[in-house]
Amino acid sequence: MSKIERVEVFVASPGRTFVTLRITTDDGVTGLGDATLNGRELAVASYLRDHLVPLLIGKDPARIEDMWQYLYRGAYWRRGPVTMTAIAAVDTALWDIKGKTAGLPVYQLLGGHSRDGVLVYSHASGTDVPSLLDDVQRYLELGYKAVRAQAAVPDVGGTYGVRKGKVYEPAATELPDEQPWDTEAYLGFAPTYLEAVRERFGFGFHLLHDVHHRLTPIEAARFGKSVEACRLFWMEDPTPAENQEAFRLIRQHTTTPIAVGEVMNSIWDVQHLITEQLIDYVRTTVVHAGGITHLRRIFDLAALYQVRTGSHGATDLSPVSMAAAVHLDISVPNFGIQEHMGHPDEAAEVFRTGVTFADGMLHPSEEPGLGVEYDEKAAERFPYQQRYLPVARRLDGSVHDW
Ligand code: GCO
Ligand code: MG
Repeated sequence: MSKIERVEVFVASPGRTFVTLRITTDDGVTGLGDATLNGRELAVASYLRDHLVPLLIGKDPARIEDMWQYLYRGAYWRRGPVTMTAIAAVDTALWDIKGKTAGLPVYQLLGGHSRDGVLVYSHASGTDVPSLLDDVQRYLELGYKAVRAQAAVPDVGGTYGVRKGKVYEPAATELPDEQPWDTEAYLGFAPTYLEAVRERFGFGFHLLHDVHHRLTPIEAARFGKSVEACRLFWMEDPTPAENQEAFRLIRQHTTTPIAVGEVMNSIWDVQHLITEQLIDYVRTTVVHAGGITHLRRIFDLAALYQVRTGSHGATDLSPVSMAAAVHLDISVPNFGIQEHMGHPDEAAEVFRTGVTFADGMLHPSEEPGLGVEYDEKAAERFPYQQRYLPVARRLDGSVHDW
């Protein structure tokens, strides 16, 4: 039996912050896991370094399920983003090791191809409608078959999802940027630009939109109804999902499909959404929902209820978890779509990934394991920089969901 000999936690900011776990066995096999929790990175790094690393040394890396149970049940304190991201990093690294040991890419261990490629969507945005339309055109020309559209609400600063640089990056300030929010202005404006996108480019591609938790259930129902003619692939996070029951009201009013789950960490967080068929796509991810082992469990539950997958894939999910996502996406029967935002250029100096993009789809690496390498020397050139996500405030100054 091989044993876990060394476990390292790297925190670096190549264009943005990533926390990366590397497990090495006594026979020299290494596995990588992503442990990035945007804006709360050091909490996960400490959870790993101070609490999990001592538990891993000397253990059998082949016992992935047992390790998952040990770290989840063995903590006594269950769930939550910090714990589940730390468990995810260990789990992902062990799958990487298992693949390398078997000489197989991870998707082969998960049952092999269920499809030829992983359909992805990327993010078009604009500070106004004309610049959004130009951006949609750019993504269609790049070959994307699915595009998310977001535009700045006129006279309301800091709308979610509007790109400033090359890649959209909301965690950009040393302390949280406080951004104004006006629900009525958004509800009046957003349907008009989604209509403008359909009018200009037609229906030959999938159109998505992220509400980013900003509406109440009845407002979300109104929004969903008002964009039905645009035939969205989905409206995402229409209302915060702590109260899963809230989605029933939205469902009663609109046929616009609903996607939820990027901030969820466990199967229990999405249980009712799935089993009561209150959503159409579940957006939980490898990195924030307990790794490949747990995400596959969520996806299997979803399959029973005709809920498809649509995993989160923003810039804060490192190339390690994106690779893991593609291995899972290509193999599960109920895959729907994968978000694909890309990373700042500096990230490519630190992570080498075998994932490729062609014809609107991502393809996994054929190398054993996940097919990602981490260059720790290069990472030293990018020391950790503290960055926070913004906070939203309504026009009366009260805090809103960002
Ligand atoms: C998305 C997300 C992101 C999040 C970000 C927070 O749909 O891609 O909503 O943009 O805001 O991942 O860390
Ligand atoms: Mg989102």
